Amino acid sequence: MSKKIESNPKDDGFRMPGEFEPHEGCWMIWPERTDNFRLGAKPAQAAFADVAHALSKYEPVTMLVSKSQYSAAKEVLEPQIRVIEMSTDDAWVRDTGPTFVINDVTGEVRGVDWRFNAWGGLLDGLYFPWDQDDKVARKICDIERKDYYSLEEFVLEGGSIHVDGEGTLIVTETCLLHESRNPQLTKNEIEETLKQYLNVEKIIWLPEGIYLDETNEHVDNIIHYVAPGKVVLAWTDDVNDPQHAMSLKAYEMLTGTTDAKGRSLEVFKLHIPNTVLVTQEESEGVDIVDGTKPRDEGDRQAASYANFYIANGAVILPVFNDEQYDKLAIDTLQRAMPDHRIVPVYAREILLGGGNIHCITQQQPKG
Ligand code: KQY
Repeated sequence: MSKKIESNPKDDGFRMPGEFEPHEGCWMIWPERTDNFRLGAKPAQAAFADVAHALSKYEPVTMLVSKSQYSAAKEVLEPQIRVIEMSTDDAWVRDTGPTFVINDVTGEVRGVDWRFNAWGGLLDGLYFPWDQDDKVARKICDIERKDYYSLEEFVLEGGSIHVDGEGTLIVTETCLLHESRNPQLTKNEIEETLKQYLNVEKIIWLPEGIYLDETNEHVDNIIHYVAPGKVVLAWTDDVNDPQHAMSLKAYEMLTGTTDAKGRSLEVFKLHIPNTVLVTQEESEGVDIVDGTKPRDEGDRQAASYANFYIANGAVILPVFNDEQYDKLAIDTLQRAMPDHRIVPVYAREILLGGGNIHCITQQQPKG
């Protein structure tokens, strides 16, 4: 059994590693909410399976599946995917799973279990209830026999933090300072908690994230650390797109500062795809349920290529059948990560549920 640790990672010599550091494996959750994913979630399940199969060539993948979907998922998933039954409220393990921290001296890995409130609780949350999601981190730690730190009162999603593993954390103000997360805390108090539980010294606050991102603009949709000192930034050259000003502010922040080691950051601009709008057919395929964010025809989705996942030796990159920008994204990322294989996976069905490839994956570092 894993046990709850009462101190904090920093005091115990644990740090959150960069995503580009070696992984033991990766976690995912099988999608099934018909009020979030269209057509009984079948197209989303096919997309999640594509991601799992692509990823499993580079590291072990575990898929968490509800009891009602267990047999169906086993039918679709190839045998190398470990399938474990678990209750959840939806499929975003980046946000509900543990943040893993490692001790470089002993090699021990532990989990951090944050409070989860479905991206905003009763004020601004995307569905109700979320009590099963809030138990996912603890259950994963139990399965893996990892001890864990637990913050009963501090709300945070894994997609809202990005580290370089060498003392620097990047977040967005729109998300972490939103009144639906930790309104009882000052910015300074939020910083202190993050410094203790991720073991970072410097926090870079980007003002905003991706336009209309329903997570209050998670950082993982706008930037991605690809190595210490190297960041990919979602970008658009179109000055009439609201994203232009948002990305420009982030660019100015990133290029105008230094990281915890005193380095200037190298920033790679990753052009966003052409605007993705929900079609009538896509909207009509989603069940309307009181308390769940609706998917209306014409809604712009927060599409970005920066929400990729870095596996051992490869990058699983979301693409959208965009003739203008998919290839450019692959080339840009290959330039930023010359030693990684870039593996594109069609991700529109994931995007229609409000997220992307980084949101549906959570890496477990190698100790
Ligand atoms: O981290 C994410 N982008 C997940 C978004 C979940 C949206 C649920 N409808």
